[in-house]
Amino acid sequence: MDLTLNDEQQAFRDLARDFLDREAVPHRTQWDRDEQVDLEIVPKMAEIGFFGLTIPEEYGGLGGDYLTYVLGMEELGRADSALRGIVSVSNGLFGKSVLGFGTEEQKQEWLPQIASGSVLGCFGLTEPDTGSDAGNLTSRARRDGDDYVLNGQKLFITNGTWAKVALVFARTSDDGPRGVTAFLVPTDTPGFEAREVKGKLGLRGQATAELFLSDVRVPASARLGDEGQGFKIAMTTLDKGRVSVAAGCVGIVQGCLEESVSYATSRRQFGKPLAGFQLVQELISDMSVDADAARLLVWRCADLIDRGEPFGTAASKAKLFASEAAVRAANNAIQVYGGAGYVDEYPAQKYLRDARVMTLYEGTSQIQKLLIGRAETGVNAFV
Ligand code: COS
Repeated sequence: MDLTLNDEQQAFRDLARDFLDREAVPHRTQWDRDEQVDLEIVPKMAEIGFFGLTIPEEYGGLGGDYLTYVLGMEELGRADSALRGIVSVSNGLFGKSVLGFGTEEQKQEWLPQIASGSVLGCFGLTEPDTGSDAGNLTSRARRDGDDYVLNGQKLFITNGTWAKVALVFARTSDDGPRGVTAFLVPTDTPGFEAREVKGKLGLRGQATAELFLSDVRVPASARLGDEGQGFKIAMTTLDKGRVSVAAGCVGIVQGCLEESVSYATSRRQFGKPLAGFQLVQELISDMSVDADAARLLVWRCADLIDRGEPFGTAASKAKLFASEAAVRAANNAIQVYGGAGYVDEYPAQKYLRDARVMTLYEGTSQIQKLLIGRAETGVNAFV
């Protein structure tokens, strides 16, 4: 694994950081208070290329390797995890499912719109009664002539109220995970309704929705993959999604580190900067080690993906470590800031609130541990 970035990768990272420092960082506190990022930033982010990363040029994307993608996710996580989520779900969970499993027509229809940011996609897997146990989801898709008719409910769907298209996982037979099928559903289809979930601890600037599907009729050509292939599509895509979340968490740790160093070297107590106290240095040192370790785990995943090697267990390790590290780092950053860390004039408390969901979504820390444990022992603790 080559640990040096090439000129193109470095240039993209610099471009992304410069853009986000200008267009996102000065506004993130207000967006968080308003519970809504300014969506004007979406086309600007598309211009930088965030929505086109890893989507081949023939479908309007930037192409590029997975390492460049995770560099982008790290910069988004450092600036504002709400923005990282918008990209990770539209380009990542939605786009990568279409790219990996779509027909040529489906790729031509959706990927250029995703890459240009003119359309946001969402990923409808989780339901009120099935979170970790995704293979037992209960939404239904009934075949009716040349169509399918979908009924059910989805919960905690990032981009849900903004998306023009939803990837919906629904049951076409009662065969557990093997009875799940995926559908590409335009959100203006009659019977499709998205309602905003308010009152979140973090990621407040990002739309999170509950989806209601009531006799939503789509043509058979909207089916992604074969009948019964849906769970595999979801799991394959989530493996990459976990790398994306982990990369965003590296950005959170890095942001906490930079902010803490800045505050500790300027704020004075007992006649010297906070940075002069050994216990403060310990907090900062822990963040620095976590940033390096999490980044290396993420880069290893990107390297495996770019070389076409299996990466599922590596993704679980990266997601587990980086998300827990993000919570640790944000907690430590608040400790460095003291009382100032408790108010939103400084970013530490937003980092903590945003980090907290990272150990929950796209597979909780417990799910990642069981996947790693299964890979190590060969024993399946899920059954
Ligand atoms: N990649 C490809 N295929 C996979 C896969 C993966 N990562 N994981 C499972 N599959 C396949 C299996 O190979 C199996 O296929 P076959 O029927 O051909 O044998 C099928 O999916 C069912 O597998 P199984 O029943 O063994 O499921 P698992 O035990 O692997 O999955 C867990 C159980 C709990 C690990 C899974 O449901 C999970 O990851 N849950 C968390 C879901 C989640 O992250 N939700 C949050 C969503 S936020 S968008």
